[in-house]
Amino acid sequence: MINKKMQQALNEQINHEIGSAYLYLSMAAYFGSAGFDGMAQWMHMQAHEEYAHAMRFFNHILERDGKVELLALTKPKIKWATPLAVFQDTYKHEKFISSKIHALVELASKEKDHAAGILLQWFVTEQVEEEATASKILQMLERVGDSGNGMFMLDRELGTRTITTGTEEK
Ligand code: OFO
Repeated sequence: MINKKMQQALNEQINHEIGSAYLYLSMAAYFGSAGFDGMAQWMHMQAHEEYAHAMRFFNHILERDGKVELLALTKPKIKWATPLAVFQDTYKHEKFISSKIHALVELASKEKDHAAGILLQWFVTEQVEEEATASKILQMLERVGDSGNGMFMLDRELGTRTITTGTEEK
């Protein structure tokens, strides 16, 4: 059985993951209305992945006879000046999520919760990938600058993103 402290912290993390999905959905809406269909697709896939992350915590709590408590969501930002600004926020947000995961790892170790510790190891690795992906797209956008052609190509490339099975919810 999961202890109350860990349960509360994981419930908060469900909120962060669903909050991430909500933010990326908002970014998808921005890209959709600004005519960047490829980036909109990329953000839709990202939102889906975040939902799958939330489900990992959700299932973990239930499997350990805990209680899932869904918390209120904060309204996400809805406007950005440029695609670059969107990915700057994405990168910043992923760094914030990494800090939350690292705090959970420390809590699991303090509480001697080995089961949560194992679950969280997957997230430590995942966050390295999440940050690297956001940073790479950010660099590409910086390189593209004001080039309409470059932006067109990048949008098309990002639009090829599909759902990755490794992050699907169980
Ligand atoms: Fe769940 O990794 Fe992004 O936020």
